[in-house]
Amino acid sequence: MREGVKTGAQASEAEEGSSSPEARVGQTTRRQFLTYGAVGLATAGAAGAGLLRWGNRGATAGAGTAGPRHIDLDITHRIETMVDGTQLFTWMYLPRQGKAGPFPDGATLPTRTLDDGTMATYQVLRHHWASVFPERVIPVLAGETLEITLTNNLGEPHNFAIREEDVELPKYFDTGALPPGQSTTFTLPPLPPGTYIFEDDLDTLPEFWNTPEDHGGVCRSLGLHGVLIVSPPDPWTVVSGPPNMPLLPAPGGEAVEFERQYVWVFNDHDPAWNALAQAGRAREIDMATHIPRYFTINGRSGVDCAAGPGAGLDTRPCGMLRDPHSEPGQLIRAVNVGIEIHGMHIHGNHVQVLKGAPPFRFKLEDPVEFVPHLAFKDVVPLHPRDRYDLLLPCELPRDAATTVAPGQQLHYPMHSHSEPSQTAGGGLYPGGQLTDWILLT
Ligand SMILES: [Cu+2]
Repeated sequence: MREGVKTGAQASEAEEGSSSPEARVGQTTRRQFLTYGAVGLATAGAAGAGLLRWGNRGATAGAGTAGPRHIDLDITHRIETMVDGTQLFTWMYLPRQGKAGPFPDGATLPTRTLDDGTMATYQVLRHHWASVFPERVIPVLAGETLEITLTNNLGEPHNFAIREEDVELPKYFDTGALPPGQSTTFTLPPLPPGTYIFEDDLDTLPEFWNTPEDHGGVCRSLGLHGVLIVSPPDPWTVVSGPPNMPLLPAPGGEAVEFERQYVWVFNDHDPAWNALAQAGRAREIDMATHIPRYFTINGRSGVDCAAGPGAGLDTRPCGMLRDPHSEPGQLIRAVNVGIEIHGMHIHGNHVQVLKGAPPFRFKLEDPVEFVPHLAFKDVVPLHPRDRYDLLLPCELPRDAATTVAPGQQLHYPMHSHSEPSQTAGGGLYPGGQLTDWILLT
């Protein structure tokens, strides 16, 4: 995998040594989202093998010069290997090209890695350190036109929708049901900058299910999901502000610079559900039967999350100790595509909430805002379909009694506080959602 990462990317060691942050600022307008597959998705046996990267590239490769970007997504199935070796039948939107965008000419990566492969740099890089996304992420730049051809290779209708959890809100987008064997080509509508989940939400429609009120999220959790990142014109910033709402103009906000960005996709699997889907009986799945055994971040569980292949690229934030008042932190986009409520508890630093999903509400007049904008949180609850843009400041932990000697690697855990994840698999905690982040001094 390391070879794949290096291919086509410029090592940034020289830049780390020679470029001041200011010298890089002029590249902002030329920067765009860059994606690639380090390992072809079609051959991927485990989640996380197909990686998408975002970095800077030369001025000759500006966005839009070759017309709309086009990707082909096949709705299909895949066997994924869980942390205990169990092979799970899952669904996914498989990028036919094995990647979601152009290869990144001139993207930069730090040449230094920790012993476990985690990309590391011993200074705060600004405006040019590529980020590596897990698979299932589609990044677009504000104003960029993305055309998608969707083909349904499964045996029942599926769709591609972008929506909020609240069924009373209009959707951002919906292809409508796509019958088996058919294709449709569509252009994504322009959306305000932010983080979105795309998914198959046909299970919320009564004509496709026996008990529709019980089925929201089944197809998504079984694998038909992904993350759409809409970046502001300066892709090294994220818009901090109120939640985006369907059909309403961009709510505005403040541009907050980050050093790198990470995407954490939280999911859960009940193998009995996967078995039903494999047997072509997904419609029989009853929400009330959900007993998840596997809890994943970016498709990985347990030790695979913290130290497995690819974890050092897209699951474990790593950065130099910095002054959060003058230097950018690291952005974590956390989304819940599963059925359970997940609770990410990050140790060492609190994260600041830059943008969330609309407040969860049981009734329209009763919004419950668990995670207010700009709050500093150590535990961020993630309800199904929640998305949070969170800034990890990479500061010295505030309860540290003294400064830390230089040259240290401080590892802090991030683990789930969600009760089912602690008791799954007979209580073999921590076998689920956990990782760590690394503060370099
Ligand atoms: Cu905790």
